Amino acid sequence: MASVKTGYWNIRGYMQPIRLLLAYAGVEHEDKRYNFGPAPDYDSSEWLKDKFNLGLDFPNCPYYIDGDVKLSQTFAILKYLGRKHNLAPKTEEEHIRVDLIEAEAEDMRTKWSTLCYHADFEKMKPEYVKNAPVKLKEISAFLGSHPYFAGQNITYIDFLIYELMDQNSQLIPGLLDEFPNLKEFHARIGGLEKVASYLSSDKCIKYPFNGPMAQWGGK
Ligand SMILES: N[C@@H](CCC(=O)N[C@@H](CS)C(=O)NCC(=O)O)C(=O)O
Repeated sequence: MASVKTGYWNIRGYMQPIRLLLAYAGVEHEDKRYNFGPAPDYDSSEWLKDKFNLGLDFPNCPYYIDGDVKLSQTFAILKYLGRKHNLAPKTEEEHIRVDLIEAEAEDMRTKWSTLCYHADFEKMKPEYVKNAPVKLKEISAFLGSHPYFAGQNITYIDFLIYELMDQNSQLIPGLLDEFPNLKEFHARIGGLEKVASYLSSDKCIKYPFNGPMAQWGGK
């Protein structure tokens, strides 16, 4: 029995960067996946049965449990795993870069989820598609010729940005074509031996990205 347990819906969603990081770090874990009930209610009782019985201070999913360490909140989990698996920023320069890109990534994640789940998805999509390259231009300039977002060393935030780029590219095919360094970054993370092996395994959820109630990426 693996001592590490993670839990989330049976989708990629907010959990996927954590799954990718754990694969990269070679951590065996129980990847508990909760299913939604059918439309139109999308009953969440599978999750609710566990939600308040896991010892989490702030019951939510994704969660991560390893003995006394019981965490929710994607970023708290990623940062903890970063420190544990030598994937945290080390120098002041790396800290500054990771803090900055993390805040940008969180904004991007919020905009992305809002779009995907919004009842007005079709109306909102053109504006989103127009703005996406504007933000990517800044991200591309920030990455510059560095291999990773901290600089020379891989950190936890690279897994989150990889996943954001991967999902956005499915909605907007060719999105990264204008930004060769981002395209290379995406290929670099996806090509890391243990990540690549996870991505091509049947353990990895390729689809859906979102819950079944989403307007895009969930059905
Ligand atoms: N800020 C939290 C948000 C977590 C969150 O919104 N989780 C959604 C799925 S993405 C959920 O269904 N939570 C279960 C609940 O609220 O009971 C994080 O980043 O982890």
